[in-house]
Amino acid sequence: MSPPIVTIKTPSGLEIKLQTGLFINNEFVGSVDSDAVIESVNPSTEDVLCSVVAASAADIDKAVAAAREAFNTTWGKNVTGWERARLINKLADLIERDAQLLGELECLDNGKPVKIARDFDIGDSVQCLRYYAGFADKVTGQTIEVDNKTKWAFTRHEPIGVCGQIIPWNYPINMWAWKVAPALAMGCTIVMKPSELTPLSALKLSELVVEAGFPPGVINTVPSLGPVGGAALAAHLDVDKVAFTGSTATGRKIMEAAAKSNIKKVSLELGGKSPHLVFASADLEQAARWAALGITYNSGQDCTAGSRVYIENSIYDKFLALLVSKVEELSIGDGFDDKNGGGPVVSKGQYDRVWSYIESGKNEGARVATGGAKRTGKGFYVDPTIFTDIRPDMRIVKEEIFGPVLAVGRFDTEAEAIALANATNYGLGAGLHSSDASQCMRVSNALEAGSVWINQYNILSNNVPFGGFKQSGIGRELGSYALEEYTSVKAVHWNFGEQLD
Ligand code: TXE
Repeated sequence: MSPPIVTIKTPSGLEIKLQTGLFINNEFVGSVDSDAVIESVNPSTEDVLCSVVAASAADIDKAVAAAREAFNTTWGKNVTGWERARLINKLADLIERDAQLLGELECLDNGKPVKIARDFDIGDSVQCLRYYAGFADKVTGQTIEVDNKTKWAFTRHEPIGVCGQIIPWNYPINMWAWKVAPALAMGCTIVMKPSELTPLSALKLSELVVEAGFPPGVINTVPSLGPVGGAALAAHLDVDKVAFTGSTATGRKIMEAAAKSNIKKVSLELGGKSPHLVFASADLEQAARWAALGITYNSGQDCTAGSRVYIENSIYDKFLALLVSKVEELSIGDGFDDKNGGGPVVSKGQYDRVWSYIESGKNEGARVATGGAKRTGKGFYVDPTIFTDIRPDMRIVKEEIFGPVLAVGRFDTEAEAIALANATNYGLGAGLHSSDASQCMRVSNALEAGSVWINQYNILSNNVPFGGFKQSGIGRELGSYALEEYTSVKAVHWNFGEQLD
């Protein structure tokens, strides 16, 4: 029996029909050997929205086989770049057409406001697909001089093969697009495992994959628990590459599984504890707005959340007051009400985790400058909380919280600011605010982070690479750099003259 199609009624009156099966070979199917399901919970109301089929390890095998078959027949080296570009662009058009519906579905599944999901997550994902569609017919290698008389060599950038892609719940559609778009453009086939907390948008996007006209097996979608489907993908002998976004702890397991199985190529985009430095010469009003955005955007569930702010001592009181006022301006509530700029955190588990950090901050002696009190009523809402009077050994200073919780410290000198910023195992993002151009150059050079923002924060572009230093990851997404993650370089040596005796 095929898994049901459910109808989800949204508060705006939309009725969204959703396939709840695993998406393999362009069909929605049940599990081959399991009755397991994943329940999607609306984090604003705590109600169950629907259940979807949870893939078992055997289902992962089936999806990988479908992806391999497509790679060897209709996709891979058998499809032109023009055709790949046409299909990716078509998919982008369909996502753009359905932006409102997808935005509402995302709000229900993830909690983020509809307008943010629609205008930013989905708008940006459409651009991401179009950006990589542009590369599909521009795959080139090099010709390399070896010996002018008898030999030359050239390189081919070949699609790496079947890619397992494991994505998190904080930006379900963006993370889908960041991974799918470059892989498709380079000719790879995909087994996509969305997070068990937010599987719905990936299933809805799968319906659009069929409508766009992709051949069966090119993109397969297998919602599953991480230790089941994610682990099976990471350890699979017929998966050539795994791309992952999530926690550093899980990233480590994925690397291990890759090493122990077939040494598949791995790219990891992991956690962060990103610092934000505010120097005395900065435009303080602007810096406060960016710093507030840096910790409140997406309810702080952001790998580049600016979760540590360090302020130069001479402006400390003034800047802190500004920062608190900007954070308090944000309205947090139901994502179907456009006046709200923030929603709940994604799940009860994440809510409890964030609150355990807020309690630890209080217990370890930090001072609450704003927030820090629980709301009553339904929904996993956490009001932004700012801690001051911090010490480097506190958990709220060292560990990724993934919620709207900010630790604020102070410094006297530029060297001290840099040392504080870099005193972490992570290295994903860093921000600095200063009107001194030389200081901007010096400090940005010294910061140990894959992305440094000067006089702004957390602004990403599809054409600029993104990834981590230190324990924040391996490899780069976005920009032309991401293409390397999905290609194998083959060197071809050609002899046109040398004769062996
Ligand atoms: O992450 P996981 P969780 C951080 C953030 C958050 C914490 C826990 O600090 O509070 O991680 O979140 C899949 N093999 N980030 O538990 O486990 C899982 O199913 C293979 C940062 O949700 O890393 C999901 O699809 N896969 C972050 C994905 O990994 C496994 C985004 C992410 O889940 C697996 C999310 C396994 N053994 C959380 N176990 C960022 N960098 O943006 C789980 N998964």
